[in-house]
Amino acid sequence: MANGPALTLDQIGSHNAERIDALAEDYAALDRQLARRGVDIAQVKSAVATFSVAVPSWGAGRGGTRFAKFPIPGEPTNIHEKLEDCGLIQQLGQVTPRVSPHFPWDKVSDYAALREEAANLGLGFDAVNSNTFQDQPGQAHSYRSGSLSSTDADVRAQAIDHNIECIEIGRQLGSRALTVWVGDGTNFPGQQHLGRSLDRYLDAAAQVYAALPGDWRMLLEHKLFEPAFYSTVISDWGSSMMAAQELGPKAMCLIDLGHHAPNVNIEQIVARLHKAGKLGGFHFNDSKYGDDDLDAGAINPHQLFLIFNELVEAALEPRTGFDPAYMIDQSHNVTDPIESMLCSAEAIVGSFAKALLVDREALRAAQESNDAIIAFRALRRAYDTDVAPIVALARAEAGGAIDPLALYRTLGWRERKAQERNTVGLGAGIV
Ligand SMILES: [Mn+2]
Repeated sequence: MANGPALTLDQIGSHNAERIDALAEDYAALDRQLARRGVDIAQVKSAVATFSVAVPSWGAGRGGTRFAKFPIPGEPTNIHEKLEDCGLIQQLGQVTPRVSPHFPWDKVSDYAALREEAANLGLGFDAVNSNTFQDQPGQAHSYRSGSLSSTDADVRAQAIDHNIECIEIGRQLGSRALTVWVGDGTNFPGQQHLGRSLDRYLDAAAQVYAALPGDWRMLLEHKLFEPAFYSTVISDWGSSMMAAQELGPKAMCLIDLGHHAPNVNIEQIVARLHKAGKLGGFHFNDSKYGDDDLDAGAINPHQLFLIFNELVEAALEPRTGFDPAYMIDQSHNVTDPIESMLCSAEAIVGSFAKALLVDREALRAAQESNDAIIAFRALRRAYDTDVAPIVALARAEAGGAIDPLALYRTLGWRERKAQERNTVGLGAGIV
């Protein structure tokens, strides 16, 4: 396949032409409002224009719950079709220029060709993700009792080899990070020795770490529960940081917003990991209860804003290696994944824009004088500002659509793809 961009410049141009005057009016009004607050809107827009977040290849398909999956016509069935959808998301939104692939799901025979195929769609590759949380056809050993932390040395070796293979594939794709999440854990008290299972994980992870190229990072993703419901080996940010510190400077912690105990103060975890120089990246999603599946900003946009507030603070006091990798990681059970990812990317970049509006001087002064209400107001004032005109103009100036969702809805994309693509089977859902 040698597919180029899905949209012509004319399509985006005529869409924007109908909307640019109204947007310019809104932007000018916001400019006046922010100027009164001493904020230079052009600077905020420039910073917004440099922001990007990766999309996961698996996010292009409809996700599932643990119970079922309901595919839609025209859904992508392989990495080529996923890239095609991700290319369209990038063309429309101009904030998701990289795709994070997952192996073995996205395996192909020629990675140089895949890299070129992505480049033709305006895409690069972000962190590669290994998968040792399910068995693959023809695999010599089962992960039913764990992978990197398995009690069986042959299973651990197989999991290590798979991660090293992912690094090799990632090199060919131009990636510079390996994200490791294992489903290892237990369902019963006593099932495994809690200390020894972590020791085995660390020993195996060190062998993966040793295979990292010099300019790569290993992102450790923790998860409190699921599929293991009593204990997981890398359960929380403490275990993750302990592992990252033991492995070495290239190992960093990755925060998936849905992988914590309920009501955990995630923004404080961001600040703590940054202090330790171990803040490696984010998987954005949202949750109401204990899931990691809902769309970013859909349930708790304030939390998303507070996380970005900490990231803006962190950028003001950067530590060695501070360059967090941002990715969307959610499960689209009831929406068209393209629409969800367009809206999520907008929510994420919007939260970043709001965090940039915080009057840091006023905040700092209020903090120093223990004036809680003024400190809180400094944050709330930024959070309450409608930054949509900044985000939309930055997008339009980058070549994207002023209203990506509206333009997407006019394309008949799924109907066309339903004619071209194979039907997705009723496979098991992926978390
Ligand atoms: Mn994740």
